Amino acid sequence: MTIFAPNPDATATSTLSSLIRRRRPGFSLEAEFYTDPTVFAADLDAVFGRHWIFVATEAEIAEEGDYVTVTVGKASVIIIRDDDFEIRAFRNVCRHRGARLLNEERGSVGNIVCGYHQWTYSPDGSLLHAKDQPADFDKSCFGLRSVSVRSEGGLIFICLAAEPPNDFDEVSARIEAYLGPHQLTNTKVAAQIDLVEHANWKLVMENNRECYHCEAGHPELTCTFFPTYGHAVEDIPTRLLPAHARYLQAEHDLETACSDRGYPYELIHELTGRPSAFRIQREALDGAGESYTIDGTAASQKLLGDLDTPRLGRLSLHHQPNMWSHFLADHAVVFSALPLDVDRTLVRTTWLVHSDAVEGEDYDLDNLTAVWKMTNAQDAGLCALAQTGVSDPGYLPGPYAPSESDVDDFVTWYIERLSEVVEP
Ligand code: 3BY
Ligand code: FES
Ligand code: FE
Repeated sequence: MTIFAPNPDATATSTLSSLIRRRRPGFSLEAEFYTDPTVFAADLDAVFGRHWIFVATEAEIAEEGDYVTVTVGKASVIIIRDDDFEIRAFRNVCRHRGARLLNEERGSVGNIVCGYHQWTYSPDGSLLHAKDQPADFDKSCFGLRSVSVRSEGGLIFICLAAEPPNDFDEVSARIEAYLGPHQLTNTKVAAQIDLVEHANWKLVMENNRECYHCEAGHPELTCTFFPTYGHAVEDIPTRLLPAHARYLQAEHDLETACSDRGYPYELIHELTGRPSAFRIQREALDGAGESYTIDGTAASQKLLGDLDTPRLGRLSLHHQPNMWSHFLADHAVVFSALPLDVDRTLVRTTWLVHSDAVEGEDYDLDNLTAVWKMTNAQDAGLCALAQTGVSDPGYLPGPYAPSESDVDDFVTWYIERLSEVVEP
């Protein structure tokens, strides 16, 4: 009797390659991309295992010994500031018999001590002490396994690959020219909120990359965020023309303010075709034009860095695959999306204010966080609707509107990455 035993890896590869081949640019992805555990496993490898991922801000680890732990797929990573003030990242796995080392999401340590047999590591990763070992035991062979880490103007990225994509060096110089005036390394965390969205991580990212849903979906955000986002000037719908007229005036004022101060504001749009793909631009805000509040006035009276005007709009940075962020004159709000399961994603939002800003004096926490708290809750609802819909046998991929071109770019970037690891 012959028993047919299919090779599961080969089956998965052929499923993935045909899904990739069938991808129709300009249309949303087929359901399996959002629902199939095989695709999810491939995403963890091809995207989260090989590319620069945004995970934290320097403000979260301000002092020596401060750390955060982040989970990327099955991997736990420690991000810690060592005694020389360097930022380091390590696998959160003991070099003795593998026990998880740090079990809290954040904290501060003198050294990292394993709870199992007390091997003790310095914040720089070196093994300091392993009790009762033979005289020839070489501690230098058992330091923590390092993970590539870099800070871009205060934004911390890690890469789990042995050889991270090297095009970030070129990207970082350009990003830092924009971020520089906001001096993120001189900020503190005013608030950080984790939201578990019931949606595949790509639905969360796709939702962020468009504002087609903003007019109906985000009444508070659109007090200041122009809903014309993503529209080509010639395609602005009639109902948005008054908003567009306000935008043009506000843009003119913003460009003057930036030129006077030597701040770059032009759009750089490189969301596909490279591993470290990004988009950055400084754009005007509606209302008072200062911040994400209902009337657009600054939420913190202590401006970031040495900024001398609150009217600098929003400097927005989108980096593939998992971040979006907005740097205002008075605060910054940064987001990371990390996959938890095929249909669950952690969205972490961090609000940063000047290190010297005092809660209750310079800013009111509710006022600072209100707009994006509501916006995040609205987005979570929309993404959950999308996950439910794409999981329904009735789902068919549908066409992106012209203003959703950054969604198409996100998906194109993703398919490029998947194609690098899946055999055609
Ligand atoms: O966070 C962003 O980047 C914005 C908010 C609304 C739509 N999206 C492009
Ligand atoms: Fe960490 Fe033994 S597993 S000291
Ligand atoms: Fe949204």
